[in-house]
Amino acid sequence: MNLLLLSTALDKIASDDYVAFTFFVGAMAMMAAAAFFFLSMNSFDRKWRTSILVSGLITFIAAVHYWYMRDYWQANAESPTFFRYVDWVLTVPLMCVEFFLILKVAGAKKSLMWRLIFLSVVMLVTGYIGEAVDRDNAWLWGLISGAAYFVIVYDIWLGSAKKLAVKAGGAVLSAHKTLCWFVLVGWAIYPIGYMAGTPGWYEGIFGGLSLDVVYNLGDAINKIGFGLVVYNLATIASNTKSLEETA
Ligand SMILES: *C/C=C(C)/C=C/C=C(C)/C=C/C1=C(C)CCCC1(C)C
Repeated sequence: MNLLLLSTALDKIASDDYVAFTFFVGAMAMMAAAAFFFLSMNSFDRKWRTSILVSGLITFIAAVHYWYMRDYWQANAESPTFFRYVDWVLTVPLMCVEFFLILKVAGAKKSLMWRLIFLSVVMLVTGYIGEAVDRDNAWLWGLISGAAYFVIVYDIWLGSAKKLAVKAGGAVLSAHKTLCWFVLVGWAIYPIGYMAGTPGWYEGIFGGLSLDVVYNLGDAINKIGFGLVVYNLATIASNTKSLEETA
């Protein structure tokens, strides 16, 4: 954040500008969440610190992008598509890393992590092309993106990741399940925003919604919620360990 930004006159936010409002609140919420995760890191067992660190990084990276997106919207009154996708292409792979980190206790291999990362990048790059490069075929790019999304959902709900979670059992299994729900329901918010903001046969269905408001809502739920699930798991796992030690 440079001096130029800090010295920019504060623009008014119209009371019905929900995009500006959700960018503003989103930036603050991401900052607060990042501070929370970073500062709590050292209270956990060493094994869990990396997971909490990644939760902090996800929300921190989002906070910085929200700061820029908030500014961009104020200045241009158009969707900050580029910043949005740069944010996602950094943070969504980190969410895939979270799956790998919590399943490591059951012997998760790096190949699982790379597979999920690869799928998420395919999902996001095709989404970006549909929104910014080839809007006339947005429906087709959205379909390819959606296919990659479904493979991710399959992998974590029924595929190799699921098997590892079952093997780990206990708190890891239940955290894995909650994260799976985030991906199935929380991530499904994004295609709705996409359909609201790109031309296509679906225009009439979601036409009344704002792409940016939907995306901002999705980000708050998914980035902070995801982090809290991991935080909860680390708390439970660290406590059971110290109980065992005192017994
Ligand atoms: C923190 C940001 C997150 C969790 C972003 C997730 C984004 C998606 C799951 C986006 C998915 C899309 C589709 C499934 C189809 C249409 C294009 C996208 C990129 C919006």
